[in-house]
Amino acid sequence: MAIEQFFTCPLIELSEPDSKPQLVKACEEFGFFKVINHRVPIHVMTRLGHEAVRFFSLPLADKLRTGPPDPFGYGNKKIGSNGDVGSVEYLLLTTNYSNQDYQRFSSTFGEAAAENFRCVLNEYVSSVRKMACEILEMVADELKIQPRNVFSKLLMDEESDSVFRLNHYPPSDDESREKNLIGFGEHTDPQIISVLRSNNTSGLQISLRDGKWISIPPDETSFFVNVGDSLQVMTNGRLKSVRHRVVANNNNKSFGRLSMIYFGGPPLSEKIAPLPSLVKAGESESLYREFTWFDFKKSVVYNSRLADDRLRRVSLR
Ligand code: GA4
Repeated sequence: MAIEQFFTCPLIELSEPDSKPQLVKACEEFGFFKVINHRVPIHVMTRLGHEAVRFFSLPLADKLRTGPPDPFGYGNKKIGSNGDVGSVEYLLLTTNYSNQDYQRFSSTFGEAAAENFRCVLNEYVSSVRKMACEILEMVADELKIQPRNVFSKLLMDEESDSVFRLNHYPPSDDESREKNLIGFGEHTDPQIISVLRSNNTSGLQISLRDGKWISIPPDETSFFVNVGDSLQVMTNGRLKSVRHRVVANNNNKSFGRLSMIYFGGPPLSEKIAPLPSLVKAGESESLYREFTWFDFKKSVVYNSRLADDRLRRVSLR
């Protein structure tokens, strides 16, 4: 497996208005960048981190009572329902922390703990959603797309089908490290944009166009952003959704790697298609057919293996 030595992760200073061109360049070249000076309060990040560590440190039998993921809930090793597995345990939730999620939590951990978790999660999701919207509006500005909230309004919509995920990769033993055990297999994210934060344990890798895998050094104070498949479609292929994966390691022998990811998605009824201003007649025609987010999820996302090229299924070429 070739690992690129000389890659520098694009770094975006969110508070810097001049960063717009760099932002778009990073989305075009890699579909991935790191965000610093993001204005998400550090205590909001660490509080959710503590809740997550507390949850994953519970006895397995307790955690299993908040599963299986259908697709929401606690999951262990099995990812999705088409045979993918990884060395990971996770908690998948809707960002509005539905009553069903809440009920499962309160019956397992008690109302007070469930309420506290809901509160910490809401605070985190609203801050990170705000940052994601800011990024999407900067992208729209730079691409001269009107109105500038074309993407961000989908995340702000009350019906937005956004997802939140906590992943725990337990420290692997030496034997599995030698086998280069996969924590979370390679894939692209189907939504519009994903915002990831992890503890200081490595594992995340992104794939470059030539297929080389790059290890991304962790940074618990920053966020890492992925362009999702839906943003690739809406920009008619100009911005690229990034293929990424997590490899198991034993850098942090006590707990392992913890990550929290917000997946900003559109409402289920939303029609996703290349934006007319990015489809120049004659020059570059529409690369993708129109679909609703509901249909894409139903017939493509939940009907695929992790590593599948889901955009091929809506491609017109
Ligand atoms: C990848 C991105 C998100 O984690 C996710 C994943 C989902 C799941 O875990 O249920 C999927 C995967 C993800 C894409 C293909 C299908 C569905 C697992 C899988 C094998 C929550 C999502 O939206 O798509």
